[in-house]
Amino acid sequence: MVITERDRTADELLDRRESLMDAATGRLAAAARGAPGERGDLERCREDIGAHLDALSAALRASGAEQFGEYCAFTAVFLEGIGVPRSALGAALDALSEAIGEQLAPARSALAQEALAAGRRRLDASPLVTPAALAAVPAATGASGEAASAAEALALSAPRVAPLSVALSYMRRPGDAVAHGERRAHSLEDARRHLAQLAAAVDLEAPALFSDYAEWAQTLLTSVGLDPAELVSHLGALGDAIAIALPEHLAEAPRRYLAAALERLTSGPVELPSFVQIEAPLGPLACGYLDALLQGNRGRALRLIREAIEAGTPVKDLYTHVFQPCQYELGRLWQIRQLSIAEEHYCTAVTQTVLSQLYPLVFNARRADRRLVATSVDGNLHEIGARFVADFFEMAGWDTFYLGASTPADDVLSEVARRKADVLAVSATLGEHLVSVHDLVAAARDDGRSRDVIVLVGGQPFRVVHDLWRQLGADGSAPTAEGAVHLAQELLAARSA
Ligand code: B12
Repeated sequence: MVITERDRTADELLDRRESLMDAATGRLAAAARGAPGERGDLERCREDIGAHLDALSAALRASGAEQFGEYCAFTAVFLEGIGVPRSALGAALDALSEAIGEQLAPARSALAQEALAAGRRRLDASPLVTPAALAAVPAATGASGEAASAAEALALSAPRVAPLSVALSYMRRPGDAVAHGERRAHSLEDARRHLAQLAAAVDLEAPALFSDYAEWAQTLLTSVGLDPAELVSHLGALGDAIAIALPEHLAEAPRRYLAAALERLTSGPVELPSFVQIEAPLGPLACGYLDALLQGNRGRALRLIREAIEAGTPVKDLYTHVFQPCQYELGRLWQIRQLSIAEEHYCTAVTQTVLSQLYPLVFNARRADRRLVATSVDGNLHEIGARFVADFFEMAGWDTFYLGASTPADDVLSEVARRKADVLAVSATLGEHLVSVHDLVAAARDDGRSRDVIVLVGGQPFRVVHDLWRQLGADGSAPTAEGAVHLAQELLAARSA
């Protein structure tokens, strides 16, 4: 392979990356003195300059100046989409050009300047987005064509697809960019989150997981005042960006999942009724308890539960008909912005205190000579689901070892071995926890110490897609803690038959 002067220039740009970034950012800072900078955030500018340098270096190695021009066209569309004017990119290119002029020998600098000038020219052209501009981006970012699966392709191409989808969506609904004001920069984060959720659903062949997520996101976004049509537009743009970035055979499934979610979102307003209803079993108690939590009256909350116990209410019913719906209701209120994070934390902490006070009643069942380890999977900070499961097994006479939130897989398996567990219960709450569930189950199967343990999985995603446990290699799932106990008993009986 012949190494050309262009390749050497590309190498030198990367070798000097940090010092070029510093020099160019310094120039921008000096230019902004007196007048506030267009972005006012030099650290972000510095990162952007790093990305421009990477693209410049990649362009010099490939077809050269024109490719960098297309990169600039795409970047300008994206930046305008999130409210940064095209002139900011122009200023960054000028600063980079001066820094390169100072630091590189004239011949190499000239090669880089040629590409930078092509970038400058594209910024003046209209329209900015051409198929060539869109095609120029992957050179710097990803090789989704090499991916073995659609989920992998989505992950590999996310750095390109996410900004592209934001750019497309803002181009189609320019008013959104204006209406968003300060929140515009969040659009890219949102796009990345949508993509991660889509990749997880595609990986597990579970379209319902993504539709459920889309519905949740819709409620959340509309409660902060966004137009419901906006998410619809954005998910549509995400599908189009995927069609541009991925080969057809890999784009098919994600686009199908997006279409299903869009159908759900456009089939009528998303209803989110309260989880606490007066006419439900123990409804009046649940309403009173929730009210006490929301009023910040811990004493009243405790008193209500104590009185219910004295009146003979079974502990299990309190878990099922009071604590669980109240927790879900706190989530709903947070989702529609009627409860702050601080208030949710307070209410959850009160319920955890109340649960502890019930322990004398939980730990008094006849022993069954069975052992359970219950944990929230690595990354899952929600601990009450696993705690409920452990408590229901305890009430069925099992010896239980409840590990709490986010436990690393190795430690879980050591605990399974040390406690000679018959069953391992793993709790997940968000779609993004499922990869860790998969890895934990696989590790349990591979590890001689835990190979025979019965692995049950559960939590929110398993309530949405009932047979998800199969794809993750587990032995079963149940929608409730009570159901988990029955299932474990059945599986153990089947094993010894
Ligand atoms: C309290 C809470 C938190 C607390 C948790 C504190 C703690 N100490 O546990 C904190 C603040 C940490 C938190 C963080 C987040 N949360 Co939160 N949280 C909640 C809330 C309000 C209550 C959770 C709870 O206690 N549920 C009660 C238990 C009993 O219910 P459960 O887990 O479903 O368990 C039952 C069954 O699923 C089943 N089960 C559970 N595990 C298992 C296991 C097995 C083996 C089996 C068989 C069955 C089973 O049995 C249980 C009993 O019947 C929920 C609302 C909700 N709907 O759950 C939101 C909620 C789960 N959180 C949500 C979100 C978005 C988040 C964050 C991403 C927010 C953020 N931007 O930071 C983070 C993510 C953190 C992370 N990495 O995990 C969303 C998830 C939306 C979605 N569909 O993706 C929810 C639904 C709120 C909402 N309505 O929007 N959260």
